[in-house]
Order: sequence, then structure tokens, then C-alpha cells
Amino acid sequence: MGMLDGKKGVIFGVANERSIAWAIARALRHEGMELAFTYAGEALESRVRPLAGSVDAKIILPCDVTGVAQIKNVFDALKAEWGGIDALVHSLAFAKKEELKGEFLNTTREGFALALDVSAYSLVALTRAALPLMEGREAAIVTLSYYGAQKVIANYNVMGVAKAALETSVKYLAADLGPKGIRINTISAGPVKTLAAMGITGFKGILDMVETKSPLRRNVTQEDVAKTALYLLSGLSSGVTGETIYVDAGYNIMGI
Ligand code: NAD
Ligand code: IMJ
Repeated sequence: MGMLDGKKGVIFGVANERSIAWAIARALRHEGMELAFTYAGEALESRVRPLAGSVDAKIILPCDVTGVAQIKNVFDALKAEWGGIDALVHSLAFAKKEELKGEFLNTTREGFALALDVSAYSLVALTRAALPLMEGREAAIVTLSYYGAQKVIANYNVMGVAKAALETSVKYLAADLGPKGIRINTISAGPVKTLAAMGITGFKGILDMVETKSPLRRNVTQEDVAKTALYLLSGLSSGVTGETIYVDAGYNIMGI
């Protein structure tokens, strides 16, 4: 008997077995939730299909979140197959590589717009599309942020601004969704070695710093993040909405 038996959830943001979204999917499946997956482009389909199959998912659809038609297609399919959904996981972000090095001052207009579109606006678009499928179901939404939304972190640049927009979007969305009994929260995760962290200048130094300075004296794993996602997407967090919850071994609380 799982805590989420009979519940349905859609996962945006699995690229491979290291993805935070994948750990969240496994945690939800472990509690009995039926899952659907989306992938961001042709190239990722062959990665996502076997993973989805291994958790008995039958609905696997393309969805680049910059495409209005692809978003509509996903929720039309979920409506037809399931009638409704109880959970949505938004675990995606993108900025051009060039924007994630050097000075924030040099951020281009196009780079700013793209990062904010994919990494922040997409949450608004997905939430609006999901809403008709969530009404009357005490559904919940979770997204992923990073400390660079709150403090300056070298090279995070326009992604920090995008995550600030994401965290505040969660508050405004929570206010809109609350009267319908739907909750939305953010997890601000500590650094984790995933595709999104590959090739980032100084990443190893940041992992070392967290290990040395955080209260728990370690880095977090995808599973640490997934357990909080499970809490936020289940009835265990029935009174919690609009929050940013840090899963960072306590790093963010430290001063000198
Ligand atoms: P990941 O690379 O596995 O996941 C990022 C996902 O974004 C990929 O699945 C990719 O396909 C998807 N994506 C990119 N552009 C997209 C688009 N246009 N449409 C749809 N999907 C798109 O890396 P991850 O670390 O699991 O990242 C997941 C989330 O966690 C991101 O929001 C990231 O900012 C956040 N996060 C990561 C860390 C970290 O250190 N890895 C820390 C805190 C927060
Ligand atoms: C990303 C850039 C700079 C510093 C960073 C990160 N630190 C951490 C990340 C310290 C932890 C990872 N992170 C939290 C992200 O949100 C990553 C987003 C991201 C990563 C890439 C790399 C490949 C690419 N575009 C990207 N867009 C967003 O081309």
C-alpha cells in the first residue's frame, strides 16, 4: 500500500538517470503514483523511454516548453488518458553556455529572454495548462530552484535572475491556486552533479565548499531532493504552499 496509490503525475525534466526529476519520479512511483514523462527534444527520447518504461509509465511525450502547441498536446493527451492529474514536477532550466561565464553585466537581451522563458515562464505556462486537469483533486506542483536566486554565485549569472523570477512566480501562483485547493512549492537544492552542472567553471570548488561549511558537512543527493518532493506532492504537506524549501545540507543558513 503506497501513500500515492491511484494518483497520477506528470514529470518534466528527465534527461538521464542522474536527473533530479528522475529521482523524484522513482520516489513517487515507490509510493504507487502512476507517471507520465515528457522529453525536451528528439535526442532525449531514447534516454527517457527506457527509464520511463522501468517505472511502468505508458505516456511519454515530447515537450520543449518554449512551444505552445507541444504543451497543449501533453495536457490534451493526459486529459484523454487519465481525465485529470494530481501532481506536476517542473525540473528544468536552460541558459546559453556563453551566459554562464564571465560577468552578468554582459548578458545579452536574447540570452536573458531565453533563460527567463525556459526556466521561469514555463512554470506559469505549464501550471495554467495543468489547472483544468487538477481542479477538485487537491493536486500539487513542485519546481526546482537554486541559492543563486538569492545571493550572487560566480557564473550563475542570468540563471540566478531566472530562479529569482521562478521563486516569486511560485508565490503568485500559490495565491491564484490556493482557493482551488491546489498547492505549489519550490525546492532550492544544493549543488548536484547532473547534466545541468557539467562543464560549469568552479563546480568542484562549490561542492567542496558545501562539504566543508554546511551544517551536515556533506553534499546533497538527488534522493535527498526527491524525498522533499515526495513530501511536497503528498498529503504530508497539506498546509504548505508558496514556499521555497532548502534541501542543501543547511548551507544557506550559515553566516560567518
Ligand atoms: P538535468 O540536466 O538532468 O535536467 C535539466 C532538464 O531541463 C533536462 O531534462 C532538459 O531536457 C530540460 N530542458 C532544458 N531546456 C528545456 C526546454 N526548452 N524544454 C523542456 N525541457 C528543457 O539537470 P538537473 O540538475 O536535474 O536540473 C533539474 C532542475 O534542478 C533545474 O531546474 C535546475 O536548475 C535545478 N537545480 C539543479 C541543481 C544542480 O546542482 N544540478 C541545483 C539546484 C537546482
Ligand atoms: C550552473 C551555472 C553556473 C554555476 C552553477 C550552475 N552552479 C550550480 C549550477 C554553482 C550548482 C547548476 N544549476 C543550479 C543550474 O540551475 C544549471 C542550469 C543550467 C545549466 C546549463 C549547462 C549547459 C547549458 N545550459 C545550461 N543552462 C542552465 O548549455
